[in-house]
Amino acid sequence: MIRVSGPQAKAALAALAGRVPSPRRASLARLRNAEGALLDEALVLWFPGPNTVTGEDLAEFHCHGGRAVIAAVDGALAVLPGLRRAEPGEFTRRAFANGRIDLAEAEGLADLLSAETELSRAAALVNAGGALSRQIEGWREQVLGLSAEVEGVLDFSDEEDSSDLPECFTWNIASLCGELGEWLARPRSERLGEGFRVVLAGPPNVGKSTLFNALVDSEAAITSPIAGTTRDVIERSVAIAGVPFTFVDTAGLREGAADAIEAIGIARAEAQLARADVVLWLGTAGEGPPDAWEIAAQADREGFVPKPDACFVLSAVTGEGVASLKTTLVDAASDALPKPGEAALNARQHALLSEAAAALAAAKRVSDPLLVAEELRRTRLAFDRLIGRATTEDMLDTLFGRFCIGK
Ligand SMILES: Nc1nc2c(ncn2[C@@H]2O[C@H](COP(=O)(O)OP(=O)(O)OP(=O)(O)O)[C@@H](O)[C@H]2O)c(=O)[nH]1
Ligand SMILES: [Mg+2]
Repeated sequence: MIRVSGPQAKAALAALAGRVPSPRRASLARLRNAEGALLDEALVLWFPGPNTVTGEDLAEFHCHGGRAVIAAVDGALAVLPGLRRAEPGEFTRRAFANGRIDLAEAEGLADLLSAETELSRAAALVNAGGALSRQIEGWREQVLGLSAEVEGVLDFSDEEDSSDLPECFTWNIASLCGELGEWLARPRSERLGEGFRVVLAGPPNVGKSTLFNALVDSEAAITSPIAGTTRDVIERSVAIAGVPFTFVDTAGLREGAADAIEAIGIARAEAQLARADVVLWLGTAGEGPPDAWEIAAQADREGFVPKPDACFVLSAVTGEGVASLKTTLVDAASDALPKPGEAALNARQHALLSEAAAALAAAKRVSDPLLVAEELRRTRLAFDRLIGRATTEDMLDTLFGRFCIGK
């Protein structure tokens, strides 16, 4: 689909399709270039502004997807006056510039376009639909109300006994502070892209790689009866029940590595333990990192004795116990990641909301109404930047650069 946005959209449609169809109705048209050569038979649509996604006049050409077809239509459009190729994210940027969406919605859209798991899709859809924006607008209104109260006090501050803010004022600020704090404590949206990080660790030959392969459902890691088979860190990102995971297989931990390479592998494995959300410990009970999940692996082997306190007894070879481990991992990950249907903050939004919360907390601490008014103004400014009422070009370049061409 080729989309044209801007004042020349109607002329472009007329030039290629020979006519402009009635608004918002798909119709079949023969597309021709300036020389009259037939390029394609396509569905065309005409959306007059300003009620369009970009807020401008918009035309769409739904062509047959062959590369040569697209190139021919693209070429015919390129020679028309006033038309040029869109930059990555330019349609969304125009939608933002024309007030069709705000920044939080644009970010939600970017996340939606890159969503790889069910959970990411659900979270992005909430933000793209404006849930976060509405929440911020609500807070902004409240702060505006508080500001008005302070201004009122300031106006009458010359008169006697009127410079005190009412008791409920501080209480209102405190309650808003609490609400922001609750939002800031929520899992961040980047976590959805990174996935819940599960590191498999233990001494050599305990079956880490075999379990890793079972969890990621592919033969990603080499397994063998030779101790020290895995030397490097192997990562695989998969979705289980729509929840994003990154599983990490590591070299077996032991004293006295056979060679320098194994020693590096062991150092890397140890570094991974620190980055894990959960460590699956396949070694001797109690010898793993604190809070690791004790796994008794290779349960199908003859003479198998599960280690004491094992949370999971399983065999990656027969599959026994693996499903139950996966279910428990999904539960743990769901707690640590944004909940479906709940708006989540990204790094930019988190930083600005922290700023708003800090200014609000300062407003609560100070008693001079002048200072209170100033802190409330700072709070509002942070909210404005969150939804893009106050932004810089640089910031917009970075943000919309995330999109691909045509979005
Ligand atoms: N019967 C049985 N054999 C297993 C099981 N898991 C692993 N093995 C075997 O045990 C050997 C070691 O398994 P790996 O998965 O390579 O062990 P590892 O912990 O990754 O070993 P290193 O990479 O050397 O640290 C291989 O021969 C596997 O086939 C299991 O659940 N049952
Ligand atoms: Mg291994």
